[in-house]
Amino acid sequence: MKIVRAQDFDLKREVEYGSVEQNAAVRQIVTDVKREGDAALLRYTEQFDRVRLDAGALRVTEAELKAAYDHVEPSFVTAISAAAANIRAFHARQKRNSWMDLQPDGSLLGQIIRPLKRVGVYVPGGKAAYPSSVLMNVIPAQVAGVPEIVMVTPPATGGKEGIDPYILVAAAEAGVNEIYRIGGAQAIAALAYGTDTIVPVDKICGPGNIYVALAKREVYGVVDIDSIAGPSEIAVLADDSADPAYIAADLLSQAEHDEMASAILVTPSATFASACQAEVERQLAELPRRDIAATSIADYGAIVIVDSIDEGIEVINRLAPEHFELIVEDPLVYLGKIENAGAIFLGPYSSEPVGDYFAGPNHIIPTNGTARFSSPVDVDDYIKKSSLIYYSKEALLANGETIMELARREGLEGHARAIEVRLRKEESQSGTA
Ligand code: HSO
Ligand code: ZN
Repeated sequence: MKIVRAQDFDLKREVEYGSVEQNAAVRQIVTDVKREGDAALLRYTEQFDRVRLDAGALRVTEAELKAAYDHVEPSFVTAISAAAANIRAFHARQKRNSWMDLQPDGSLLGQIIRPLKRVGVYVPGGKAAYPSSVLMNVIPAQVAGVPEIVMVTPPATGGKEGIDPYILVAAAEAGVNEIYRIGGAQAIAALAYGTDTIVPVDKICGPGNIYVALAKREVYGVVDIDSIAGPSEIAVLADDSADPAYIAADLLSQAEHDEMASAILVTPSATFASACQAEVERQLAELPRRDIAATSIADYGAIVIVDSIDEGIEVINRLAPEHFELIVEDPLVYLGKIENAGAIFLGPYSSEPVGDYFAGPNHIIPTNGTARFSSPVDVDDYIKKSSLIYYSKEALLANGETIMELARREGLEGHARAIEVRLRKEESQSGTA
């Protein structure tokens, strides 16, 4: 893991927009599913997932869901339901209420909060099928009150057309209402446009490969989508009061996600930097996913030496990391200075996996510097708001002329007259009274 001075540190990361061929392929798939519905969906499922299904077999049955519990360890069920309870409790704190303000002139202004009606959650197949991510996508929707939560996942995840039982159990614990064994761009298109079997949704969430990401971009506007997640990131700011073994383990915990994950340590102590560097090497050699983690550490990892904790915080604010661990003597003292970080972990016992799995906050967090302007997934991602305007007669009479002035400035006489017709009528009625 390279050690650099703060002034020499420059982390450039690229956003994946896919090749011309990938974009063209996705556009074709989306168009076909939109036009042909189930027929195209089944054809692409056979082509890409090598599973031949008829439309009736797309939906996972209640019996299959129940049977999944027999294929996982009871300890897993206990663990996932404990995590789900924490995640539910944390997200329950985010619920908003509709509000209305009664003005002195009798008008009423407010916002009506409503859950989205139907949401689709994509769960990737293969190694990146994380039960924890099922909880993180579904529970906020459920807390928001979304009545129809649909999960899709490629059919071959667990071998043949079976779906990984751990994913099914997580879905059941989180409260998914419908599950379909479809994946890739064809699943995204089916969720956006609907088919005979699949009722279209209002929003699509969840991570996926490049084809899924491009398909989500393609259907955005027809439905809402979540943000497209980049590789995991961790930045740790620690001084020599910290244990290098903890720091190295936490850095590797994210490096093992992906060759493009980034793990960065920022520290004011050069001796501590060297100790952590040695620890990373030592622990890396013993990590089952050492190939992935080693590439990530070599390509995107760094130890950055700063002059002080305050300078370290400046580096962090510039990075705007997805996860930020602050492991110094008095971490709370610095909290007010941390402006850009998706999730902040304080002190030696708040290791990042505590947040990935269990504490309650969402683990879907802005990456690639976007924590500068965006936030982790929460209940707000699954609601919409309607403005409420009730103007009393008194309010319109008092403000009508002002509104007309603004309308006429914009050359919109029709707008002005919509107000005027009411003012005139009121005038004539009060004249005759
Ligand atoms: N750290 C990942 C989430 C995750 N970790 C899922 C383990 N499973 C988000 O960057
Ligand atoms: Zn993780």
